[in-house]
Amino acid sequence: MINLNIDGKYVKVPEGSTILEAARQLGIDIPTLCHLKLDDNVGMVNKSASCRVCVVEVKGRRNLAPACATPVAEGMEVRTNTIRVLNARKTVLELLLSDHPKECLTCAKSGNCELQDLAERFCIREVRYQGVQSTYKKDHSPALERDMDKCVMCRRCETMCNEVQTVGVLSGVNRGFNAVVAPAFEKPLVDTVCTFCGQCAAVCPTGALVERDYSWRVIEALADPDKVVVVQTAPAVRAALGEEFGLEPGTLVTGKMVSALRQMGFDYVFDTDFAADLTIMEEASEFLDRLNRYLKGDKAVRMPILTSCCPAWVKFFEHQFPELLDVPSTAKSPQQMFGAVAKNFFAKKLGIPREKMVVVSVMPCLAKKYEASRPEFAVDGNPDVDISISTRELAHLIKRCNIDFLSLPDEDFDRPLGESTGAGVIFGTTGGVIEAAVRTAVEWATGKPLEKVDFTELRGMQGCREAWVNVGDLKLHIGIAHGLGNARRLLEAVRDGKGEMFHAIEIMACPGGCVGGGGQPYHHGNFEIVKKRAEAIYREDQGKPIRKSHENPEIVKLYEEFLGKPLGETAHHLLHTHYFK
Ligand code: HC0
Ligand code: SF4
Repeated sequence: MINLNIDGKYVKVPEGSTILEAARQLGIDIPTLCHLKLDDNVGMVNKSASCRVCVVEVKGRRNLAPACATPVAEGMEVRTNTIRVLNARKTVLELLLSDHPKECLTCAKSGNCELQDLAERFCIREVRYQGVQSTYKKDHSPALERDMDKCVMCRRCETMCNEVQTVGVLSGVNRGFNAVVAPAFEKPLVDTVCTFCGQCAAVCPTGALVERDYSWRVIEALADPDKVVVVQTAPAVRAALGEEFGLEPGTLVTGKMVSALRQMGFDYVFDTDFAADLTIMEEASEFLDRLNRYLKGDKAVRMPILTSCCPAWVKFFEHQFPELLDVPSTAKSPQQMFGAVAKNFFAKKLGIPREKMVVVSVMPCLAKKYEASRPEFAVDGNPDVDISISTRELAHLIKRCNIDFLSLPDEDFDRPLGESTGAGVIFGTTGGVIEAAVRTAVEWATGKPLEKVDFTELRGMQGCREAWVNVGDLKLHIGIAHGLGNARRLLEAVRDGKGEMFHAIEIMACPGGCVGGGGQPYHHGNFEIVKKRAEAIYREDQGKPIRKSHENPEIVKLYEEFLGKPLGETAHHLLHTHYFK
């Protein structure tokens, strides 16, 4: 252990710690703009030390030292707030602002921007340095907007994309004043292998990377008297939306969210959780079908089955593992199953053509915007899901519509596409999809009711994990990965035949699963917030009267009335998809 003194206070920290870490242990908040360390399970540490906002004075050293990159030493004496330090921080901030658009009033990140916060904290009232400002072409993809004029070269997005997600789209290009973080040859994101996971936007301190905002389209649809507007809300939204209204992370706001959507004028307030139950019917059937054929020695069967509900993960394996395209489940994601059922079943029930119905999805995810735009999910150019907005966009819509969210009563979803089970809810956190599938598959395979519904061995936040689940005499080997870098490691092992064979693997692109999605309220690097959302999801499951997807009465009815049986002709046509190289 190393002893040092910061601002007159003594502290003892492990060798190799930085001054920043030691100061945080003392509760001293040294400001930073580029540094970011997420949970050890996520493995993101941005060490670029590029912004220099965290400089401190170290006794005996001539130059100021960046606290995020300077290791502690025995007997070190550090001052974090001398006039020299404050002056340097002010200069650094003024230099950053000299090359930054002063568009705070209209910036999508206003109120959540770390640069704006620092400018306010350090009372920057003028920018003494004036000069040429960068002007880059803006990049509008279906999911993300890039405005590099607002980039502060912190490199957080690059670390996230390259080291955590291992996608490798973003890196520093050009030199000097023209240096920028961009895809190779400064191509637009849509022409790259970007998965639209949105994790770069989740860690961007400014408005350089934000979601493509479709909320105005929702307002237009709601105002159109010729449209029937249906909304579906993803499992993870209810566990995070409250944060936008000042509630503690982990507060469930399911009932208030339904109420708010109804007040906004949606004709039907439905739940993606219903479609998550439907996904389980198809995915568990597909899994048992493959497993039985495999156990009978059918060499054509590909094991393990991989979940396919996360669109960033789908895009990742399409680009990165084209030789494994027949391994993932062919089941569409719940978002897309919902859209298919809404436009092909519910619209008919209402007696309206699909063109008259607008399906809006509220998702914790930015890749869902891209997924909704994939051509295979449209009929004659009319998409199954018309508009996908993020949790953040929904919060903005609620505020814009003068709805006092906190005083809303709790209301329930409409029927039939709003009925769901606890299994549908847990989709929103890492391990939840496979637990939901296991609840149904084990019960179907054994023909006996489960002794325990909670498969806690599948839960947790470890980035790559494995567990064994008994089905009669068979031990199912289950793998779980969240974060695309972890997914890559697991998939490489599968491809290369390393280790014990897995029967099924769940993969979610975002650290923590959907609760940590790129469209959720910004957590500003505090991963504890994501963990609290996951706990809330399991609480919601516990409180549900039905906790297994196949027992959802509206799902049972949907098969009787319309779909036939899982993997049957109608189900295959509407609920399954295919993948592209
Ligand atoms: Fe998810 Fe989903 S669980 S991907 O994270 O499967 O976005 O919440 O909506 O579709 O249900 C996101 C969350 C969903 C889908 C579901 C799945
Ligand atoms: Fe990389 Fe994901 Fe950002 Fe695309 S959305 S650039 S894959 S971090």
